[in-house]
Amino acid sequence: MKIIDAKVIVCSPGRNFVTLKIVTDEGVYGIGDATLNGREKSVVSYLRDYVVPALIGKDPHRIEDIWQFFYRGAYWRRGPVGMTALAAVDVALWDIKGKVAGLPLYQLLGGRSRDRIMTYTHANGQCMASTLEAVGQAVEAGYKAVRVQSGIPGMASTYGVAKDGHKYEPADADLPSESVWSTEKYLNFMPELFDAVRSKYGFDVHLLHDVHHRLTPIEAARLGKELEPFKLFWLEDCVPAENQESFRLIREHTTTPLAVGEVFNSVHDCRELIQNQYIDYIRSTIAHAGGITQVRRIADFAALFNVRTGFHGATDLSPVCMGAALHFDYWVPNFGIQEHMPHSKEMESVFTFDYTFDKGFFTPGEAPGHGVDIDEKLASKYPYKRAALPVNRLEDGTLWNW
Ligand code: KDG
Ligand code: MG
Repeated sequence: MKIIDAKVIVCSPGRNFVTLKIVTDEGVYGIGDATLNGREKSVVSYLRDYVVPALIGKDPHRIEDIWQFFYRGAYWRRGPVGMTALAAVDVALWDIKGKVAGLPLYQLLGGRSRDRIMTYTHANGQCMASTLEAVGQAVEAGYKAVRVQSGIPGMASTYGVAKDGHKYEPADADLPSESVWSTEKYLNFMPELFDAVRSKYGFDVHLLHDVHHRLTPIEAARLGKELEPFKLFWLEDCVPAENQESFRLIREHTTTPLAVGEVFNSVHDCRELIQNQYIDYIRSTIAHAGGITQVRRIADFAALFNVRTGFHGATDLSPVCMGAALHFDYWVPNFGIQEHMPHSKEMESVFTFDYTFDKGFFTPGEAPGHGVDIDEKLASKYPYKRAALPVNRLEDGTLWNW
């Protein structure tokens, strides 16, 4: 079997997606998600200019060798652009292997380890009252786990809160919009927020919260400690994680479980976090961390240290990534939770998928491969539109982490 073509499909059904379709001489094809939110075209170029020409003629069954070829062979290893491109190739090849074998992807990984996959969704509001209402709607929809983000008194806007009641889509402008951040206002409000959520909805629902990289280690330690009475499932990205060792300080102060890793693209980004047991959940996802081939290594390494998976699943990851992730989640022994934000109707018309949702749990479906496909004709009706992620400044104008 040989690869005879590889197409990079760019479309924007409500938001931008990049999809790689690898075609073989036997007519079987596979698809992979190559979307890097706000930097989509850099992955398009990486694939079209450097990866696709070298893919033609290769045997698609040699997934490991092809992975090593584009990882070691690039010389410039790692980085979000290269690893997103490599992930798209890898997932498309696993899709082909599943289709040829006539087996769903989770069977190729070792078969399922559970009956259903717990997912969490997002609840957000401009103020405490609307946030509480949004949590109620998520619980009503059947979710057993809910990520809670709220507008903060005295701040015009904050991360994770949609402007107009729509689903939260951060890449909202042609050039980066700017928001203003106050750590003091945020830290003062959070315990009050989670106290209100627990008072209203009790302790049966899992609650999660994303700090989105905005605190220093000692501030994160304070927040984790103050939220302990509300028993969070996890506190996510409480500090930027370039300095993995900084998590030691946070860990020494709080028992609130910690999740990190949606921006990581290599096992080396999380090696110290995992081997020192500084975190509880690793969020590095298939589309940004080199595909199934590398994420499997990260998950196996994490299992040695009781760290569980909690894959990133925001709407900027396409249904192709979601499909592949759900097969992985079905298999991975140290599964924790899967993030899920519903895609819009437009997106779900361009992509067809086999996975299903029932009362807070997903199952990946039994179609061979990962079970997700793209309607190329429909995709071509939604041309790319540049959309940038925002930037954040402190109240005195200093640029901060968004
Ligand atoms: O593109 C950035 C988003 O994927 C990110 O802001 C979403 O932090 C996120 C999350 O936890 O879903
Ligand atoms: Mg996050």
